[in-house]
Amino acid sequence: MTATPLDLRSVIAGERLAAADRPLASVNPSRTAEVVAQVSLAGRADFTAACRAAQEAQAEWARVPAPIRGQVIANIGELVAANKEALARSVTRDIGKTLGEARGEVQEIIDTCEYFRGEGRRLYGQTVPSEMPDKQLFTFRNPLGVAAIITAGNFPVAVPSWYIIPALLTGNAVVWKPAEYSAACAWSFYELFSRAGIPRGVLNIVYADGEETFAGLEQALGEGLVDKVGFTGSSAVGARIGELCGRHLQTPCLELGGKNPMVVTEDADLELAAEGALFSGFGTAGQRCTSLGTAIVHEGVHDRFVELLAGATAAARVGDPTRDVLYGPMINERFAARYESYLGWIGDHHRVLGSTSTGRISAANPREGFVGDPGDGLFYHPVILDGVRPEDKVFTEETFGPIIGVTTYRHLEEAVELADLPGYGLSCAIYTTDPKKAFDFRSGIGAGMVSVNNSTSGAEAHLPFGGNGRSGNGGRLSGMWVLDQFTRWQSMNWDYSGRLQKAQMDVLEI
Ligand code: UN1
Repeated sequence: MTATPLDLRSVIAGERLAAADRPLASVNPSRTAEVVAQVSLAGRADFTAACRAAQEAQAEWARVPAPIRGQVIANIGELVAANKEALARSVTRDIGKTLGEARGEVQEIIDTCEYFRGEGRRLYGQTVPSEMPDKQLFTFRNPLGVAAIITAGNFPVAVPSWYIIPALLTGNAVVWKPAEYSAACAWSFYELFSRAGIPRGVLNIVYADGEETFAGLEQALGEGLVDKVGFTGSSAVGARIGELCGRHLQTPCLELGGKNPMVVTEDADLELAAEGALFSGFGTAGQRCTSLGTAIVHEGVHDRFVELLAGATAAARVGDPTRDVLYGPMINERFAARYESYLGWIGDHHRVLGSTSTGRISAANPREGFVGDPGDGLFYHPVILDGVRPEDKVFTEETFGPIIGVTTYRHLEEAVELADLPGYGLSCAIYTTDPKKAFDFRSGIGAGMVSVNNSTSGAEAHLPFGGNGRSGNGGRLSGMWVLDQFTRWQSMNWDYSGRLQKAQMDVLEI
């Protein structure tokens, strides 16, 4: 099936921008000759204009009662549910995620709507006792204003929804810049949201490249048009955004990379651990920020674990993401090229398992063993790298590809130290049957998310999601915790004593 490519443009306050002379072609990574969309990239001035339009629309949206905004969120959830399969297929076509995972991704939007529709009736403030008589204290959550949301293409619709839904619910207006290479599913997402009853200008979509976005954002921050930046992407870009926001005394919400470890203790269910490693390391071709980086395995069970993981890997099916496979292609040429360069980190001391070679497609490792015709798709074989050492780059840096490192430890403290060594702190896992080890691991580790006997990836949509260190600045998405990202507490004190009671000075003596 070769459908005509979509003509995608930014929409600011309901107006579609003019077409670019040379649009960017967004291709299907399973068949790179198939152009999914021609994307007209906007410039920096457009990004700033979108922020201005959002600011103009925001006050009125904030006046809509929160339960009614919650109803709009409910409408979004229903529209997404009614179009789940089409949206999932669009995700698969854009970025090569398996259909099963793509459906799960769309489900995350529905779950997020489900959670926040009710939050419109629950945006609580508090009543707080005063230290003086005839005086009452209160707190209120206020919207911030305009949220600029910049998201990556590996979770092209679920992760944006984690920002956009609570931002809208709490009365903010949004400028969303999706990844250019997942432009088509981003468009379907935007269209569904637009049909749910969001007023013009409250949600704007801007397709732009990174540098133009950055320049437009800089301008918008300077003009006071943006009140919060939400960014999911690399640690390097996150640091740049953090610097920029810091200059304007703003704290962005940064969800960055991960080098997510799993520890396998000597008492673990090794089959479960191998299955968990397979899914979290190779699922999504390793292209989740929560993907497994290194398995840190007790030396007493290392050989058996590696044997089980290698067996499971050999049996895994990789290829056409519309078929029953563990994973499909890399998301795009840029991700593939970067992963290729990381494969160069494999050293002579590593034992490479799970693939005929290093996962690279080459004469020595041809396009064989894939489900379906790999054609010119960006497919890579899975790699298990036994014997990684702390000084190896492949131990400390995120690879964003289907590669799992394995190393050993003797005492749990050593495992925790190894797990924290790369300086990321997003997700981690421990496989153990000993509750003490699980809890000691949890309290010792620096990561924001800990799994026990489960995958490092696959967060549920109502638990706090986020990391520390190189993985982010501690901001949390999802559930009630994200409300603090998109609202600001305001306090009020009300004195009905009829006289001027001075705090600290007129307090009753007892
Ligand atoms: C990401 O890769 O940016 O927990 C987010 C997970 C997903 C989200 C990953 N639900 O794996």
